[in-house]
Amino acid sequence: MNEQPPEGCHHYTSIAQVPWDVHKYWWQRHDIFSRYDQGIWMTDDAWFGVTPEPIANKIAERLAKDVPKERDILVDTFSGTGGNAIAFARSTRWKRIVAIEKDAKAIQCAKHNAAIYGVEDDIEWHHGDCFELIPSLSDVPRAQLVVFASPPWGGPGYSCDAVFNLHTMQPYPLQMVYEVLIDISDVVVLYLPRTSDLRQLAALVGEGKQIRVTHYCMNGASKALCAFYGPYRDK
Ligand code: MGP
Repeated sequence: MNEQPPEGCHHYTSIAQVPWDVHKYWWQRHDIFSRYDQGIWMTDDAWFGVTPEPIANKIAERLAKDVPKERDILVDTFSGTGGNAIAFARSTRWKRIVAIEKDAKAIQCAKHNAAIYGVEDDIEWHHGDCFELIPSLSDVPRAQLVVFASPPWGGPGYSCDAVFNLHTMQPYPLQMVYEVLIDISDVVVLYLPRTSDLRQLAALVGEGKQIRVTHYCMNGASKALCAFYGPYRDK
């Protein structure tokens, strides 16, 4: 797709075009989107937070298998430029996928990127703040819903701390994200820093409930972890 990106969306083709703080991610562009060269669009901010495709696929595979079948509506609350939503759509597991993104440019990129993967029309796109839009999903039966969130972590500086304090995550602390999401679905999946304080993740679950934490690795190192809250099918 050789369409020209609109202002604020880019398809960089050489390092000379790339802002210095994005260089590291641009070198990983084919890990991030294997179809990058087909004309993937990114905003400069999105590079820091996009889920690399092999990880997005693994998360999608995991949810497809482990979530009880009657749950067939998935909401991606911070969809950015589409990495996770595209993987969820490609898994063909969901009756409905709702992708929410606050940044108008990022959602333009996401729709375009989804078209490159042939799944643009399999996703309902909502431009807006997920915390404001979520109440409008109250018509969706709670028992059918799964919520995925890959929120901002406050920038790449997260990796300076040996243990990342999720209570100080910016702009939305863990507690705030969790409380809003668990209110609409009891299956909530959070994509968080690999160094996240596990005690803080555990402190959110009620008595007798479980949390599963999985590290997603590439090239021999963890990139990030996912915390899975809610009822899952036992193997
Ligand atoms: P990283 O730590 O910035 O890079 O992000 P990397 O390649 O591990 O660098 P190194 O310096 O450790 O070698 C690792 C992964 O975390 C990225 O690929 C993103 O998927 C994810 N990620 C990073 N940030 C800063 C965010 C964020 O703010 N939000 C979300 N949701 N994901 C992020």
